[in-house]
Amino acid sequence: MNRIVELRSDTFTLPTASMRAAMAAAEVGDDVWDEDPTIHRLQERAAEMVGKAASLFVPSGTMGNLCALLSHTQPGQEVILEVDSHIFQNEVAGASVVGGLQLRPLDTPDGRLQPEQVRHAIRPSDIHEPATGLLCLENTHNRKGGTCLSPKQTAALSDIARAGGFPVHLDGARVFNAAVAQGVDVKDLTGPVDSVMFCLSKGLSAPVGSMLAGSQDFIERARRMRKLLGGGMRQAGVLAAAGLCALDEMVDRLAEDHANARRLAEGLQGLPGVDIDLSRVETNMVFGDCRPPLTAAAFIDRCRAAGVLLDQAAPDRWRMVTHRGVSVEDVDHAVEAVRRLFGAPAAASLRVAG
Ligand code: TLP
Repeated sequence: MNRIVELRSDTFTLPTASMRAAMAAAEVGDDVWDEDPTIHRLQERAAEMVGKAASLFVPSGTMGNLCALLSHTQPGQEVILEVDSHIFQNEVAGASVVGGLQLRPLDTPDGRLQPEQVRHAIRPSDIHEPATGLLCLENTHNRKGGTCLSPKQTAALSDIARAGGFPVHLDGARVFNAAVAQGVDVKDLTGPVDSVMFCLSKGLSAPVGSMLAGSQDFIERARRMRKLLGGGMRQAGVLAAAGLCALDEMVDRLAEDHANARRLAEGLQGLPGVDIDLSRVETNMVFGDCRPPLTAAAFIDRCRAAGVLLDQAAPDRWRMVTHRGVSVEDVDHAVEAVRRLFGAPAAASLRVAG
């Protein structure tokens, strides 16, 4: 049998049977008129889970982040964020194109901004300079390895912003992974920030959609921005129904994905020409760095031929992501297939299954 192991992203998760049943049965209305009862239920549930007054269902994480940036800032302001953040690297410069914002990227080794670093980046009140309008955090941090910010780190960073007189937005596309990995309530990670976006369509397995949560006022502004961006949907309760299942049924199982990512990383240790930093494997992602002459593109092509699909993160860097569609057997199969390809001996970690 030709097994395919899909490790490109947790966005590849398929809706569960209970999601499909809930979608078929969903009560719906026109959500631009704010009359979809299933969306109302999802928005109330999401706001309650992250400890905010209100929330908004949006088609994607990218749109949720952009609605947040537009709702918190004025054109010409500067937004402080991490250099490898999704907003800076992967959102098509929407903040600058649509919001007229200048982005101020700060580098870190592991995705965790330091309070002092942020404090130094705050603009003084000077006629020549843009005003600092927002701090963006990312938890988990995707491109730096799926690394987590703790409640304490989040609070310390938010305190700096508060002292500087500007708000904090959290790109929490995978904030439930961060909560499960650290054994904390997600509210401990979202409480200190003014707004949070999280995705239903990644590890939580819903087919479409993200949530943006914050104060009542903020969500009213964000609703207007969603319309501006063309994200006002009509009978989208069919999608919200799947989102409700995601929140009720899919959060706790993220621990399995984290265990599988660790098993994968340990299994791939010692591949010739590839370095994997196990200390960065905190959630459902594994990154590998290829040493010349091996390139990430060549590594990915060879793995694909063996039925193991993964993504490129940089010319010499690849990413594997575990999710509900990847079982422990798939992980072991992928490890064995990749080790065989590269002529490495069988992984010690696979000798004891489970
Ligand atoms: N990330 C995707 C790709 O765009 C890279 C992935 O496969 O990981 N914030 C973070 C931290 C994300 O990782 C993503 C998606 C988003 C925002 C955007 O979400 P969508 O794809 O729903 O617009």
